[in-house]
Amino acid sequence: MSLTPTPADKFSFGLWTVGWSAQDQFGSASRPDLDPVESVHRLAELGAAHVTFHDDDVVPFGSDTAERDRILDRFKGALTETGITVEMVTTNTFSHPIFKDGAFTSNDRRVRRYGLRKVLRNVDLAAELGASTFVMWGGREGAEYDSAKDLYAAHERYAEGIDTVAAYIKSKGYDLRIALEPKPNEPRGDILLPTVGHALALIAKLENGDIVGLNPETGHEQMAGLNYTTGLAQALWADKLFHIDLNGQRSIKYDQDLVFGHGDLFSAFATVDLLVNGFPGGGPRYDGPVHFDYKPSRTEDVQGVWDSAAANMRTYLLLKERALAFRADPEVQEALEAAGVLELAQPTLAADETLESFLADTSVYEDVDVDEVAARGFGFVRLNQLALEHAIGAR
Ligand code: ASC
Ligand code: MN
Ligand code: MN
Ligand code: MN
Repeated sequence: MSLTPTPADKFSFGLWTVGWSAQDQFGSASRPDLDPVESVHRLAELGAAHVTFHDDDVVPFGSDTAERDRILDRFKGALTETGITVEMVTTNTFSHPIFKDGAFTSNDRRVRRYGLRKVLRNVDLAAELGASTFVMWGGREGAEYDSAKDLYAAHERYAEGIDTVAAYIKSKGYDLRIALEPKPNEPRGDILLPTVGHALALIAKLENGDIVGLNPETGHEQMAGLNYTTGLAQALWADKLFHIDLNGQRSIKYDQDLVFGHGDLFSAFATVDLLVNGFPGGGPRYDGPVHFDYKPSRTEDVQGVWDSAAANMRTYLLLKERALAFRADPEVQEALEAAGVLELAQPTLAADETLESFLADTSVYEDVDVDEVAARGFGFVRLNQLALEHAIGAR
């Protein structure tokens, strides 16, 4: 397997990732601003297939229409020259102070209406550029103080906003789907839709929920102490895994946005295993872009930016190679069998079984030797050791 990224790998980067000049809460930028056009060229040279961006990553907030058109024309030129395509577009509804209390859920109705228009304008741009996914990360949709929000109304307004965007997409006939991105906190003390599960539950109540799914980010789920791969799995099961944001996070702390695999490496192996091999017993697969939402650490210079971009793709390909070897190993197949992993795909009731015959079947309950059944060892540790040895290249 080649470890050189090619467009067939569908690697994708947010322009805000490599473009982050590393200004943080405690210090000013440690790197110069990057020209998005240069980023497109550099990412193409590294083997990426796509880029993604927030409106403001390309067109500075507040630019007039003529300036916006000029900037976008130049940007489209870089896409044509490199063959890079835009697979996803998202909207910045978190940087400008107007959004300090959120966009769709701000207590100030003027802000909600302004935010909605900013998003709709960007939906048009996403469609024009041929994107298939429109991500919505509501970073400022939340609060620091419980008394600050009518939390019932906040959910109502959030759903109203998302439904309105979805209705707009449908009315225009755009081939675009919305992907919500959960995050538990930062920049707000508590953010609405903190996890994959919360977002899925909101989508189920939407009128236009059929075109609304998820964009789970590795570190965001891990900031909530959750298992990212399990979150992807439930989103897949719900047919809602529309997009992914891969990166690295080391335990529950501030959002680190490390290179993919530079956080919980063994968890990253499980993620890649799911993405490239699917579920052991079959089921829906993720077939979309492999999108990285990381930040080159503040310690890095411009060369470090491109080294870290390349590191995301190389780590993914290395883990892909390891995950393929894991599933191809006959000893692993045997261990999966022994562990009952494949048995779980079998429905609990037989196809020709009625609830009545099930209840009448004494072999199910009355005649079961519970001690004998309980004596079974599952061998999960042996299986996990095999996974670990494949992950680190020891097998
Ligand atoms: C996004 C997205 C995030 C945030 C963050 C902004 O669109 O996916 O995680 O914005 O990267 O700094
Ligand atoms: Mn993040
Ligand atoms: Mn993200
Ligand atoms: Mn992020």
